[in-house]
Amino acid sequence: MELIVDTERLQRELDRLATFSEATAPAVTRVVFSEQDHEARQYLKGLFAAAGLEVRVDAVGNTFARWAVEDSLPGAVGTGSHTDAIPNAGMYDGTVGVLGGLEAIRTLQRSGFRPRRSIELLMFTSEEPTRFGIGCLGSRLLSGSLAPEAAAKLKDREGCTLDLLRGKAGFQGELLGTVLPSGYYSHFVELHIEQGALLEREGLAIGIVTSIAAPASLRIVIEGEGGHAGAVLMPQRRDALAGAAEIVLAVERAARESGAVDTVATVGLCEVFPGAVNSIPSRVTLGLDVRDTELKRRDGVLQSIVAAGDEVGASRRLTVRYELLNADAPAVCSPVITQAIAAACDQHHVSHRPMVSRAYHDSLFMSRVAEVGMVFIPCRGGVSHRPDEYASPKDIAAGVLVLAETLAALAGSAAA
Ligand code: HGY
Ligand code: MN
Ligand code: MN
Repeated sequence: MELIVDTERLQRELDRLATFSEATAPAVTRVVFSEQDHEARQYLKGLFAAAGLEVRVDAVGNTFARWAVEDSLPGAVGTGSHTDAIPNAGMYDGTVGVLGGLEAIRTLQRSGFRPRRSIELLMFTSEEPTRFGIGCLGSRLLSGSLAPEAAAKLKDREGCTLDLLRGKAGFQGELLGTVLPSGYYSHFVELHIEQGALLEREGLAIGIVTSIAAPASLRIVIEGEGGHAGAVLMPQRRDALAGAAEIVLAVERAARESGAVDTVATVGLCEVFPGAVNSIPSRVTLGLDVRDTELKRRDGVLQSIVAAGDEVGASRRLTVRYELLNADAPAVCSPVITQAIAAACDQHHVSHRPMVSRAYHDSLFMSRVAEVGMVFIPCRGGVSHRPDEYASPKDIAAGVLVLAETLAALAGSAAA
């Protein structure tokens, strides 16, 4: 079968999707359950329907678009990713996997391929942690990795609950209903930009992901004593921000000294109360992101961070409290899928290499309920989560072509 990707149309669709944003182009901001998220969903559901796919949406907004096959083999082959975007992000993170997955299906349809298994595109809700502080909310729920009761307790910064926000966005039904029945997918393959510079550095077109790093996120609240910036002398102070600063450096040190370059730790959020230049900070909330390809090492870094925080608390007479938001295991990709991706690359003379994913993805949770694999394409300079994030139409087309070939191999051909 001859597979021809419609690169122009795909690029037009990516460009259009990028316009549903709170930020000014080229930046993209599209937070889950925002007006822009809603508009993007409407646009995408229209594209899915136009491709003749059966569209359904679950109680948290995960959107399924199925190429249904008469008496399909048990378990569909899934593909997809997310379309929410963190503040001041780019236009390719996640969207390449949703629109690229759609184009892979359309490419197979155009080629006359008839699958033995249904093939389904999945757009996950809330992959980014922006709204609720935890990433992969949609895939955690549908893979049974997050209990509905725990999800129902999630609140955004304004104190709005998940149930309130999803209800306002039009997503009804019990969260329990989002859990996929066992065997729903036989395989799941996600196309995504690398969000790193390895492929570009080595001049390769495709990364075949072998494992996905283990993410953890932690909130640390440091409390001291507020007061007048002019009146309170230094020896009397219990300055929460000065303590937080020591903790931030301890976080960096813990990752640097873990013994492996695969350990990363970031303090991405720092909220200072009361936040006035002439008032001593009485409370600081830090948001941490700690990852490693190895679970034990990652957890060791979390322990050293807590030990350092306790030391700072004692030496500066501050109270330091910790809230672990998530600490997930890494995912190992299925050799069946990594081999299918490599065979698809070879068939189309596309260069490739195996690699680890340092970013987390919804496939991390899909690995709990199906065999998973990921196809990476290069992004310029390895840049991501920034407005200058970029993937070329040529690289995107190569990713879609390899994805289409892989989906066909996993779904099996009815013509055979
Ligand atoms: O943070 C991540 O790894 C993903 O891009 N949300
Ligand atoms: Mn992201
Ligand atoms: Mn992503």
